[in-house]
Amino acid sequence: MPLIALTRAVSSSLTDCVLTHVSRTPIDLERARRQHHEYEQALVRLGCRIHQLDEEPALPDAVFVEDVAVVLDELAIVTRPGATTRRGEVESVAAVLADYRPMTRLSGPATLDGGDVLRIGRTLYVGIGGRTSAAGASQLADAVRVFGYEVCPVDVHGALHLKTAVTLVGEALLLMNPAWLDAGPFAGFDRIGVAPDEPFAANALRVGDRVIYPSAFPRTRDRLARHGVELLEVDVSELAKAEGGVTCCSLLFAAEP
Ligand code: CIR
Repeated sequence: MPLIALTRAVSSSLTDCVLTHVSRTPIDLERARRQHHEYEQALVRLGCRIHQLDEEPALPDAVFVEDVAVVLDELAIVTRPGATTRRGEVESVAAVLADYRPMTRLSGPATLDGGDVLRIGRTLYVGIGGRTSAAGASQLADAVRVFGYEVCPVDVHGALHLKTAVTLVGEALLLMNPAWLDAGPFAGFDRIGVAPDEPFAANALRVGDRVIYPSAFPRTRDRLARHGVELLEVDVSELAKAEGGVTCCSLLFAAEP
């Protein structure tokens, strides 16, 4: 079944994005748009069909669609993002997902960002930190239990999201910055640590057997290559200035051709 990559064009207001763990530096909007296009082309090369939503000029962070939904084979869960300025991003994504999946929504005051949800098989690891509350994780658990998924909360500290600190780069192989999370729940997995001078290097996007990876982290890239991880590198420097990585610019899900 083909994979859809739901994306959204970069907002002209991207420079007003929310920042938490990085300092504000000038963002070259045209470059960000070119990089976003190249990111989409990388997804196409890996077999995805792009469904691009229109730009939301008044919502600076709207390009980071990952945060507003969690899409499983059986169900889409529309989130309640932790940053109040991002809640307006939800409806347009929900409208598209309604064509593909039954849908449920998380309700306040609980919060959850999709960037805090790492699915490995039937386990959803959910980062509890600045954006996602324990109540958000618990609502997610209630929504997915009937489909045989369990939620495993993970304490995240110092990183924006769980997937800033850990992502899956192989069948049972993790890429991780252990300084930013409680690694206990991942004890059963093989893992590659990020290079010490590349703390933001743990965010990788696995599509099939390949991994889309930022070109900004050559030392961690070499570690991945030594483990046989097949990489497709993209330059996402301008999106990184908005605290985004490669997972956060798409929602990937299987759909009928
Ligand atoms: C934010 O702070 O919400 C955005 N500036 C960046 C969101 C990145 N999302 C992600 O990593 N899942």
